[in-house]
Amino acid sequence: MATAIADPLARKYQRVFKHLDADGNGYIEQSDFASFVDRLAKEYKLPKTDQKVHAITAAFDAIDTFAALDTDGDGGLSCQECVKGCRQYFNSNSLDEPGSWFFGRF
Ligand SMILES: [Ca+2]
Ligand SMILES: [Ca+2]
Repeated sequence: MATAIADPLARKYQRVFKHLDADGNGYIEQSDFASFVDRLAKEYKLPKTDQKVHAITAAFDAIDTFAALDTDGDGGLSCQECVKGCRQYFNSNSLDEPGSWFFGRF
């Protein structure tokens, strides 16, 4: 008898996905990244001219970052691609994994 065991990390990464999918259409697009940066800046009361805001924006605006994470090339990050990217970002030591670029070039 096989029993499905819930993966707590996958559930956490799915919450990250839902948080980043600002318009709730089931995909993270470049506009969702921009919205995330705006919300982050507001949360930390940083002006849009702050260097940290510029650095995050530049990282998210990088075409290669988004393209690396969009592994099926459909123009949006699905929940599955997001979860895979988070796993790679936090668990992989290889910069060749697309998820290594999830949060840009930090
Ligand atoms: Ca979206
Ligand atoms: Ca995709």
